[in-house]
Amino acid sequence: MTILLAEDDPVTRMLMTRFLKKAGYEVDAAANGAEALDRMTKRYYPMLVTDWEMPEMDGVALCRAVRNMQMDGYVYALLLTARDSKEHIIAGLEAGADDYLVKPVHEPELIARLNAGRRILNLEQSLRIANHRNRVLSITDALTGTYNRRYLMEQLPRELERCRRYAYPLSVLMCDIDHFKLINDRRGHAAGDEVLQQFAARAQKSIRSNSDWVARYGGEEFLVVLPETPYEGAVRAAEKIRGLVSAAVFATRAGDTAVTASFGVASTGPCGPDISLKVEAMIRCADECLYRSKQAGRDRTCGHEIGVARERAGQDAPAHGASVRDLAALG
Ligand code: GH3
Ligand code: MG
Repeated sequence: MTILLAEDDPVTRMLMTRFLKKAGYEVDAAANGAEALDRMTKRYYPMLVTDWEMPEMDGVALCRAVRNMQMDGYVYALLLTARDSKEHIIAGLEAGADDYLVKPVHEPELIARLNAGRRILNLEQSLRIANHRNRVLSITDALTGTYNRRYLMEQLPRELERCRRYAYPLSVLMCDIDHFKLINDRRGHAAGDEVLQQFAARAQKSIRSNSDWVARYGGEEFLVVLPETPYEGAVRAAEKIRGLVSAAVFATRAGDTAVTASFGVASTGPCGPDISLKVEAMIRCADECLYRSKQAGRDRTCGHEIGVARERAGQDAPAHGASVRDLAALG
């Protein structure tokens, strides 16, 4: 564990560095509060031991500044003070210090107090890890490891808003495995589960990992979100996944299974979603296109570019907007 020590007196700084190191801590030392704060902006220090009176920025101002910063974790701050009046100590604690010690520092007491701080930091860290794990679980589909519907309905409106603000296109693909019920019936539910897992893996492998993402929308339906992707790119992305799915059989414990999937593409115009477009309308549009793919014989992609006809040609728009390219029965 690394301690950031802020102490303006060079001799005290050297002596304290030496005995903190002897007690098993890594130590970075700063000559005043401003220098310590600068170091804090560059990396996370779980512990801060600071003198009160220092030039440029004193220990209380440093504690206050640290409490206002966004850090990777909690900073346990211990203030060293030459004055032991109650008002003085209260002011230090209120500024954000967790503990204080009156100078001259009694070394074993400082180490004992830092070790108590370490217990609090360990507890805080395990809570943070547990929170993160719970958050990941709450947004992940347990079977396939993709995002779940909760995440989709939380995140897609944000993507839509971001694309609207920056005038980027946004596309979504609704993917549905063809005749999945037959796979379940012939190979068993466990094999069906394996097919779902492998389908998700193939879809995930096919998209740009830093911006695109997949969510399980329902039983054997997945929604792929493609930010900053116009209609033509989205149709290409759907066709790529479709190709990856049909190109090789899915190996399950119940035997190899040939799988195909159908796709519905919904895209905003190239300049992004118009102000009235809602996430629900976009999903509905992708779903309608998927339905058309199923109707047209499955293992294909149908798509729809929302709102473009209305903007370009002033035509009447259906519920989710009009289309100029209401076509693409590929496959
Ligand atoms: P279509 O080509 O029209 O999409 O036909 P389909 O058989 O794929 O579609 P349908 O909606 O009739 O059936 C979907 C099946 O998916 C029914 C359901 O039992 C199955 N299913 C849903 N969730 C799961 C799951 O988590 N695991 C497994 N193994 N099957 C599931
Ligand atoms: Mg299906």
